[in-house]
Amino acid sequence: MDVLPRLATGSDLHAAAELLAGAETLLILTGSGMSRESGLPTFRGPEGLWRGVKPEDVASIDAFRRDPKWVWEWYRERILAHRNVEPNPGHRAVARLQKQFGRSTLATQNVDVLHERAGSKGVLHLHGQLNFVRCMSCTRRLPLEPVLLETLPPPCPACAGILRPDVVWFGEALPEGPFQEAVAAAHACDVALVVGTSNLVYPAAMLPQFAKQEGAAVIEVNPESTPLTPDADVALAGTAADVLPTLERLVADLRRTRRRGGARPGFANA
Ligand code: BJW
Ligand code: ZN
Repeated sequence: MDVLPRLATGSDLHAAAELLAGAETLLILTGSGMSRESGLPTFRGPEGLWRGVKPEDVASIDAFRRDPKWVWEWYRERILAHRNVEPNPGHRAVARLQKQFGRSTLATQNVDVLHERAGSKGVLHLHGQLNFVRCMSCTRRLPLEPVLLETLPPPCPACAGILRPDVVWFGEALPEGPFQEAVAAAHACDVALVVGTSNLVYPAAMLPQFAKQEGAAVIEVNPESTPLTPDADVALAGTAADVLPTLERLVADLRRTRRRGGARPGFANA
């Protein structure tokens, strides 16, 4: 029997828009699916970044210590790919949605800067950023200049150490400030909007759970089911670039209508 694709229905979208329009405080959590329609692959799955490699061979400090040149070659490919991509309509819809809220927090597991380039401010990078490097010896953090990729592993300009990508690998702590801010936002939000993540990696996957425990509504945007889907108040089965612009417009329309005194569009003079 063919499996029919799950697609967000109009009533799901309206239910999600109602929840967002009635909320004051928003948490948005994004993962690699958010940038898929910009041309960046996700991690897991047959076309993911990790096809053909063991995650622990590229995303752990042990792997880096064992063979820094190999790990760097893998990251250099990704860094070069990141230079040629643009934010997609989903990133831009997130930035517009945030502007509708007095208080909103955007926490991303992504190491790209596409949210910032789409206009989002104060993005919390839970797993670091690919456009920064960090010295293994003196711990200096510096912007990744193209010249640094000429020799792999790149030498630290300030000491005899080697530089590593400034990302969070398995077994490493998340940057404390951004993570604590995200946890606080999860506890305080009225709605958590979770986009393009498999919700498999902790502690980021705890954030929607914290929000739910505090009584917030959880809206998920993902073409596939995840461990979060059964607990989501609304699961919008679709892609970020398809679903988010429509959702953002619906929320803006609802808010505008409510400001005008509750008449629904098309019924104002009825
Ligand atoms: C679309 C789409 C479209 C497709 N639109 N959607 C509790 C329980 C169990 C394990 C643990 C636990 N706590 C900690 C752990 C261990 C570990 C962990 O979580 N392991 C699990 C895998 C089992 N966590 C850690 O080790 C973390 N550190 C830690 O806990 O430290 C403790 C500590 C404290 C104090 C001192 C010292 C230590 C660190 C986790 C770091 C994760 N790092 C990576 C690599 C970053 C660098 C890099 O980019 O290379 O982060 S792993 C990788 O997974 C990356 C991602 O950010 C992360 C999440 O992946 P994501 O984004 O969800 O991608 P996918 O591929 O999984 O999913 C994509 C989704 O998009 C899919 O659902 C698609 O359907 C969807 N999609 N197209 C919308 N167009
Ligand atoms: Zn150094």
